[in-house]
Amino acid sequence: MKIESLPVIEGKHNLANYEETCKSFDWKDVEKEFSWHTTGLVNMAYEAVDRHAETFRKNKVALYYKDKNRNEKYTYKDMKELSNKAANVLKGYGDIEKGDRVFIFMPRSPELYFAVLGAIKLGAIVGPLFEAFMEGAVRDRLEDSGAKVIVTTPELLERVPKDLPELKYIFLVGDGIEEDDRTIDFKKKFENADKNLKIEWVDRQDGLILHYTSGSTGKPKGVLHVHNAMIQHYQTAKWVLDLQEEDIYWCTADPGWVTGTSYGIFGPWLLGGSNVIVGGRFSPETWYSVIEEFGITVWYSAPTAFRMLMGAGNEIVKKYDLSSLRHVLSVGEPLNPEVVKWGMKVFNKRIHDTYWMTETGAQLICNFPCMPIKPGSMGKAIPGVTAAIVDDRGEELPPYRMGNLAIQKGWPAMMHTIWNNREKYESYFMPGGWYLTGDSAYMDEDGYFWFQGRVDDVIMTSGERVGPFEVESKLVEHPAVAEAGVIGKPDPVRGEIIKAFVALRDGYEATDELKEEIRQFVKKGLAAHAAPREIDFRDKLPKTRSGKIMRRVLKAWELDLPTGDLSTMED
Ligand code: 6R9
Repeated sequence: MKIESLPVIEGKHNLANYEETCKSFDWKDVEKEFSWHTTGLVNMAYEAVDRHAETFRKNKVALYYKDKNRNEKYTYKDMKELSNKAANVLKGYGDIEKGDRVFIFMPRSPELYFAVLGAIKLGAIVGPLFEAFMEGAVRDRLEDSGAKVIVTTPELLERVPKDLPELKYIFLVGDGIEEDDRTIDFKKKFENADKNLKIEWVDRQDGLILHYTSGSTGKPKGVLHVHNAMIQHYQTAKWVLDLQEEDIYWCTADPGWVTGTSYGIFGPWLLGGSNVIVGGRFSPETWYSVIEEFGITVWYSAPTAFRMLMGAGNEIVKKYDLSSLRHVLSVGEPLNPEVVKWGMKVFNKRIHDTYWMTETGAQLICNFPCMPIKPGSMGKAIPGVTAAIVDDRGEELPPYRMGNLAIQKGWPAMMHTIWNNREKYESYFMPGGWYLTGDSAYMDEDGYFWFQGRVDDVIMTSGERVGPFEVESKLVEHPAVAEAGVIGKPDPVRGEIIKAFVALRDGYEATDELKEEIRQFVKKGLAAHAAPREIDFRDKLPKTRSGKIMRRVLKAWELDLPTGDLSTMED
């Protein structure tokens, strides 16, 4: 089976010789790029910001920020001082010390980045929360992690639970804040804060960031990453993002998701890059105009976004000058070959798919700038990473056999643990040192990996991972809902949409109004992206004899597929 591949686009690229590098590469050598190689003193924020402020990059723009009200830029020197100030505020008024959990729950803004870097400078563990989370989702995360401080805005304050004993301080970023014992005006304190700081040096294996993500069962789990991850953030930003000194880089992901931190904060800044951050909502016009206005050269986005742009048509593309683009990348869901072809047509650029996940902390399988792309494939394992397809006993399978996509333990950005749940952490690994991704795939004879699907029931909607169990739990909190089963239904733009099957309690009538009410209930309780787009009422849901909803059967009904073995189903 030979698939026509897209040739390499000429130019100067990092990782020009993949095969050779695979043979000779050792992660240990990357350590020499960091100051701690000689000093022994580690801190991600120092490596990402302060270090550059002491070099020729001092006056280089580190952050361009734009939304509908603001258009600002900050040099590395500015970033150093402003993150120092944020650290002094968090320390002085939030009593933050090494290891404390500091949650950041706000829309993208420069202050968000100052606060994240400031907290890291204190050795705190940052928990970034996507601004669309509603109270239930915020509560689960603050409670599980025992957060001491949250930095938020007056608009989002009502979604912050006030009854958590461990949550000592709430910093509000806004105007006209009324302070009390617990509520602190961030901006006012920030203005007067000292711009000098003694950084807290930590161990490479100390906590850095806590990203909550969904699995197929249970509440979202806290994936803890440590400072050591910088080794891989740095190296992949170089090889895969292919960042060069003069690049202007734009990652469209919000820091509430792992892409928005690993490659929206750490990777580009570790390399001393110029990072464009855009606030506000997606629209094709704004996105294309950002590329034109900033002269974006390297662009990291996601299939859903590309499909939305594709849906907006090719006429609108002609209104913008997109000629600055040099390198385009994608992550988060399968990148359809049509989208890759569309990218060739409208940008005259190949879209480079990359594969990894929250737990892996950094990219693993990628299409490097220097290799032929087979549209539909996620690419090859990066040097220093061993990926394979294994069966359920951990035995490697030959090319073209579909199985579990697994990674050999030992890459530097791998999660350190699951917060409060060592057992869950251990469940990721199988004999032979394999980490199980939860995805199924096959590998071809050239070592390219082809994504086939999730092994579990996790839903990927617009690139966001949603656990069906979380949505089901919220649904059954609604007084009308007796039982609920949730599946991902294939969708041409969003990849999948959330579809819920609901059995109502006696006395409730199955009306469209009730559907909408239930939808809103999930939206307000969890988050907009977790609310089912479709709800079907059923008298009864398929269950196992032990009472588990059989999502597999729901999916088969929905897609008109064979239901498979029903021997465990109750009558
Ligand atoms: C970084 C990120 C991880 C899951 C992963 C897989 C899916 C990610 C993909 C892809 C097909 C790709 N996924 N990249 N599927 N092709 N290039 O997305 O992290 O939110 O944890 O999602 O996303 O199913 O297991 P996260």
